Amino acid sequence: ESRYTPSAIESKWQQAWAEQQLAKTPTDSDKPKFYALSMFPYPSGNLHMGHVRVYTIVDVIARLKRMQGFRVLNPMGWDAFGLPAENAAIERNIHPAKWTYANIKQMQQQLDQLGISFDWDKQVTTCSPDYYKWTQWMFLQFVQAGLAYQKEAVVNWDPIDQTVLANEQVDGEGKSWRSGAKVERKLLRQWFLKITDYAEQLLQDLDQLDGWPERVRLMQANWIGKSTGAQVTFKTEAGDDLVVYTTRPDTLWGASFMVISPEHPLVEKLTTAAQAEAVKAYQAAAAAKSEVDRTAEGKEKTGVWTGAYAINPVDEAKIPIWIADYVMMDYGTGAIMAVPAHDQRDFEFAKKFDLAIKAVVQPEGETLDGKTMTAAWSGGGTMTNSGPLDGITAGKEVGQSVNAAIQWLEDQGRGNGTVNYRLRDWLISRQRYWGCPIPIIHCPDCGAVPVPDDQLPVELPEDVEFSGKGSPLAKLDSWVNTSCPSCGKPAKRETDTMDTFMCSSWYFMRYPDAQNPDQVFKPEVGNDWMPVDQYVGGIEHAILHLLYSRFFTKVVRDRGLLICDEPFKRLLTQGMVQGKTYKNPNNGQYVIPQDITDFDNPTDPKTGEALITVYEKMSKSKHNGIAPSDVVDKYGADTARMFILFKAPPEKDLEWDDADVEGQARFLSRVWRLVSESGVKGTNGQFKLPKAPTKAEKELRRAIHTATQEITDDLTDDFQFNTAVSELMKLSNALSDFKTKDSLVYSEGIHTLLLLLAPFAPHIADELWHNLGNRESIHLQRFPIAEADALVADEITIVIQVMGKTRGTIEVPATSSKAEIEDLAKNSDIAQKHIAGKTIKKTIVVPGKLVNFVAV
Ligand code: ANZ
Repeated sequence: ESRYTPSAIESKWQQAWAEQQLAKTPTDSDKPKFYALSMFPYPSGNLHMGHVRVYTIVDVIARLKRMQGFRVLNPMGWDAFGLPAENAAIERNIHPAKWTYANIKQMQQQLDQLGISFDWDKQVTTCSPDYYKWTQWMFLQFVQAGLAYQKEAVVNWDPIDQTVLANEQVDGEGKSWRSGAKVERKLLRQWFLKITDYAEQLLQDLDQLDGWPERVRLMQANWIGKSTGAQVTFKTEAGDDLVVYTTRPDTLWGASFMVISPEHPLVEKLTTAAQAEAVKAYQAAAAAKSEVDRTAEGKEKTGVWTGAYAINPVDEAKIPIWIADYVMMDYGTGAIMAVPAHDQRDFEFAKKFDLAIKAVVQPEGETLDGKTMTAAWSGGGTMTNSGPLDGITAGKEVGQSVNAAIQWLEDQGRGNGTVNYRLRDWLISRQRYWGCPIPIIHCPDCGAVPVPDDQLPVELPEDVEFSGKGSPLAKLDSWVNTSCPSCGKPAKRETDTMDTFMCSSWYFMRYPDAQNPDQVFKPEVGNDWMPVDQYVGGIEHAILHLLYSRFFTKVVRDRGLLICDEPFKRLLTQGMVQGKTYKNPNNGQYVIPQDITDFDNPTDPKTGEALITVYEKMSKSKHNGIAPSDVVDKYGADTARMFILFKAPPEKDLEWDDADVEGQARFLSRVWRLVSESGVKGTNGQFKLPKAPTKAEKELRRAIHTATQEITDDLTDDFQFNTAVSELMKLSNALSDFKTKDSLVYSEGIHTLLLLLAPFAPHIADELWHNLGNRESIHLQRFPIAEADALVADEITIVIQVMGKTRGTIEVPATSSKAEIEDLAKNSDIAQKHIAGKTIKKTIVVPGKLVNFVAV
């Protein structure tokens, strides 16, 4: 008991809490609920510091809310399907299930060592049949709602992982989010979910999410990418309708050619014999390019003429129809009217192929001429050369000219106003083994038939061959061949599995009723707990997981299972944990810290060059990782937690720094000594107050209740753990400075310090609490509530000035009126001394601050 030794107490308390089931989700409903949720991890086998940060944050919130009288659900699970397990199977010949469950066991132990208070009875594991049965059931809900369909489509193909990817899984450079491989294009028949049906709602309801970071809302809005404009019907010379989508129908008079996508259905029909060969070659070249390569800004424009013309409806002018890969088939109508004077891509195209450029918007004070323009003008101005629109104010933002153009088009029967979204349907098929099987049977007569609910789950067969190319499931005839649930004839199972984001789009709905064998969840239980009150996780999911989960929630609501519109009321995206790297600025190489001899002037051991030190995301390749278990072994979980919480606000990046870890270890040691040597006896949370408190006692009470108030404020709504920890330090200092150890107020202070510390450093808090003689766990106590009376100071300090010069201070009762302050000041020794022999001409009183005498 004499020295703080984390290793001697932490596992003891972890066991005690487990036995007392302190983290168990209460079933009584007389308390308000609080659903705390952390993004569940992929079971890679080892916790990293990023995990430690999220789970610590959520644990503080969960422990705090329990102490504040909420019934708390703080569950944990495993996002357990996915490629790493399958790759381990291929590389090390170990079954993905075996690998995954071994990892889960290991990570669960590591989480327990951190003192995270998860309710393990609510655990879900997405690769377990009792969970994925319901993922399959969810998929069939989409089928029943008409929100799942199969389509032959050009898809993003990851050549390393040998599977397709959703658009959301391809980064801005056209690379796979997982393997980093350059994504290829491939034509495959795949399952899609119609997330586009919910585009408008997903956009609108972002307004409800005022507990989300603005940045994430903006990213989702941009991803959904709503644009308003018009569809305009052009006629080709041959008489076909060629419909375009444009956001600038007002520039129709400036359309001097048209561009259609290489995949456009009219290509063949439009192309003249003379152009046929060139067009074929161009289509083949475009097919090999990724979307990013085709549409990236600043790329040299390519294209080919079809040989055909269209008629511009506004002036019957003949304009050539071109094919170019910067027009995508899956956006708008796959065809555009090109207005080179006002659209930069069209401008570059016109320059390259020597096509006409006609200015129809004139910026103020300028006269643009298509022949001399050097770039497109996309800003506002006045409409010219535009028939009925002439003279109108132009510009997308102003909207006048756009609305007038839409009106004109509708009157003429040439087009109409429309809305477009960038969001595409969600491609969920994956050609891999370790995923949730899609519960569909393909029958030659009945088509794609859903597996009936009572035959779910469609279990993954265990005996599969991982080596070689292609999906292991497709090669397993005994599994593939089955009979049609509808007509009984021989049929084949769908061999694709689901995108793992399917599994994670609804896990938070399962937690409240995690063990229900008969239902996905009882609606009353789901509705009791949903929505999640506080979600914490990484910004990398700003679009993918968070958008899919919102989509699932709306569909589940529309199926009548839940009544909430949105799954996550508040969202905290925690910053990264960064480690110190030693980098050679000349060759960009990272040096292993063990190879450095002088850390004050680090040099490259190979070249002798000076190294720079920078903080970057922890990773093996940068030699800057810190293993959580090493930190826990050395300092204990409480110190690790305190450091992580104190070092940076939760949404900011955090630089790992051993000196600051030491700092927190020292702080906890001081608390240990303070409490152990306090002589205070346990009061089981009841405090008595002295009848006639001394001035020092009043001051200490003020410190106690100020800390309580500040910490409560810091932990309400947004969670400013770092400033809360500073308040704990202040209170600890105030208690150290207090000398009357037998004071009742001192006892209140020592108890309160531990209660306030409990969510942050739960082990040391419970140990010291018991050492004082308190019986029940500290985690079952009420979190302190600040007393308003104790917060106000009895006395305030007033500065005395004479002729603007400060001469000293006096203490006055905090309740003094302006006149009383003036009186007390005038009669004070300080004032008497400095105005002796002078007449007071004027007295200036600034209540609460100072009194200034103008005396001559
Ligand atoms: C004529 C025009 C004139 C345009 C002008 C823009 C400026 P957002 O905002 O993204 O919806 N476009 C339409 N469909 C396309 C496709 N499938 N592939 C590539 N580009 C396409 O952009 C809509 C604008 O992008 C449309 O408005 C069209 O060009 C082009 F001064 O039409 B615009």
